[in-house]
Amino acid sequence: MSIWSPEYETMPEEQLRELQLKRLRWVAHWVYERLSFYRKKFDEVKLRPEDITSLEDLKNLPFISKDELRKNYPFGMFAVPLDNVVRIHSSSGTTGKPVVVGYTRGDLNTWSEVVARIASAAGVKKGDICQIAFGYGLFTGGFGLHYGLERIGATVIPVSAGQTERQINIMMDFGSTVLVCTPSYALHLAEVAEGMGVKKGDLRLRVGLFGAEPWSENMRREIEERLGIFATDNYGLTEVIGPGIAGECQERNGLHINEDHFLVEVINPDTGEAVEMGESGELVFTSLTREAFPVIRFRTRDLSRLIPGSCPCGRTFVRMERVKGRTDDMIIVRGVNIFPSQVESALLEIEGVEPHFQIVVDKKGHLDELEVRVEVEEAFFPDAMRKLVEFQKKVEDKLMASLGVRTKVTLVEPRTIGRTAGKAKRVIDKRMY
Ligand code: DLL
Repeated sequence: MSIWSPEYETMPEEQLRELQLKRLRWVAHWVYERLSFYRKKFDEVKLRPEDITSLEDLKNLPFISKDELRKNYPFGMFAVPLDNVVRIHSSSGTTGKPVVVGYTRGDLNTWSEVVARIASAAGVKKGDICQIAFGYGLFTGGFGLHYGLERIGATVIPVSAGQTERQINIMMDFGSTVLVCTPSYALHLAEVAEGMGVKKGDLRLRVGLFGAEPWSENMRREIEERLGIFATDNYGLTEVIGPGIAGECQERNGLHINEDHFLVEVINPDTGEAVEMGESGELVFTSLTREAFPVIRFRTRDLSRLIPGSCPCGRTFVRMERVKGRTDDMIIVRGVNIFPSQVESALLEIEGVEPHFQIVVDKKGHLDELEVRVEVEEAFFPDAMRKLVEFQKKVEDKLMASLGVRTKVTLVEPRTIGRTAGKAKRVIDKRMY
C-alpha cells in the first residue's frame, strides 16, 4: 500500500527525533516572541527557547488547557496578524465559549498533507470517489478531509452532513467508493439504506474514513458487515489542527501519529507525570509546525496509550491505540469509572441489539442509578413478552459482567433513539452536583 510521504513517514527514529527537536526549538521561539501568554509560561519556569537542547526539556514547561485557550476568545492565541490568517474554524463550544483557531496558508498546506497521509494509509487513492458526510462549517471534519482528499487526487463529493436519504441516493448514483463521517452516522446511513431497500451490492463503497468520536471494534465489525466497507479510524482535534493528527494504516493495529508535525506525550491525568511507554493515560500534544495557532503541551483529555514496537506497514511513526473516551465523558457511577465505549462494546456482543443506545445516569436518594436504553432489533419486538424479559436480563447480566456495576436496562423499539449526522449523544446525566 502506498505511503504518501515516505521520506517522513518512514524516517528512522534518530533522524525523526532530530527533526522534532529542530522544530520544537522553532515553535518555542515563535510563541515566545509573539504571545505574552507563552512568554509568561516560559518565564515562570525560567526557561528561554534557546535553553531547549533536547526533547526532554519540553517537560519543564507547564501544560495548557482548553480553558486557557477559551479565555483568549476569539483571536487572543493567534501568533500571526489576522491579515495572515486565511481560515478560521472553531470547537463546538457546547460547554462555554468555543476555542477559535486560525490557519495561515502554510498551516492549510500542512493540514492537507497530514490528512492526505492518513487517507492514503487507510487505502484511499486517486480514482476514489469520496463522499464527505461530515459537516462543512466551523467544525473541522468537512473542510479538513476535503482538502486532504483533493491533494491525493481523489474525487471529492462535499455533501456535508444530514439529509440521509439524499446521501444514499448520491452514494448509489455517483458510485461513491469512500465514505467519510462519524462511525455512528455510518451506521445510521446503513440503517436508512436498508429501509430504502438498498442492498450492500448496490453500493460501490470500499473504504470508510471514520472519526471524531469514540467507537469500538464491535461497532467496526457491524459497520463493515452492513455497508460492505473496510472501516478505518482517524483522530484529531480542533485545538491541535483538526483531523489528520493520527490514522490507521491497513494493519489497523493502532493509529500512526504524524509525529513530524505533532509531538505526543502520555501523562497520568491526576498527577501530570509521564506514564511508561505502553501505559494508558491522557494524550498531550505540541504542534511543531503550526504558525497561526501553535499549541505547546496541550492537554486533550483523551485517553489512550502508545503502542510499542514497529508496524509491518513500514511507517515508523508511533501508533496510539483507539481513544477509549475522554477524562470528562467518563461517568463515575457508585465509584466505578465507566466509558460509553465499554457499554457499546458489551452491547454489540449480544445478538438482537442494535448499535444505538443511550446511558441515563440519575440519583435515587444518595445512590447513583444507571439506566441503559437499548434498541432491540425489529425481528425481536413482536415476540412474546416473556422473551423480552429474558432478553432484558441477558443484557443486564452482560453489562454487569463487563462494567462491574448493575444497570437497569430499558428495551426500546427500533429507531427510537435519536440519530445525529454528527457526533452521537450517548450520555444523559441527570445528577445534580
Ligand atoms: O472531531 C476533529 C476530527 C474530525 C477528527 C473528523 C476526525 C475526523 P473536535 O470537534 O475538536 O475535532 O473534537 C475533538 O473528538 O478530543 C476526541 O475526544 C474526539 N475524537 C476525535 N476523533 C476521535 C476518534 C474533531 N477517532 C475530540 N476516536 C477529541 C475517538 C475521537 N474520539
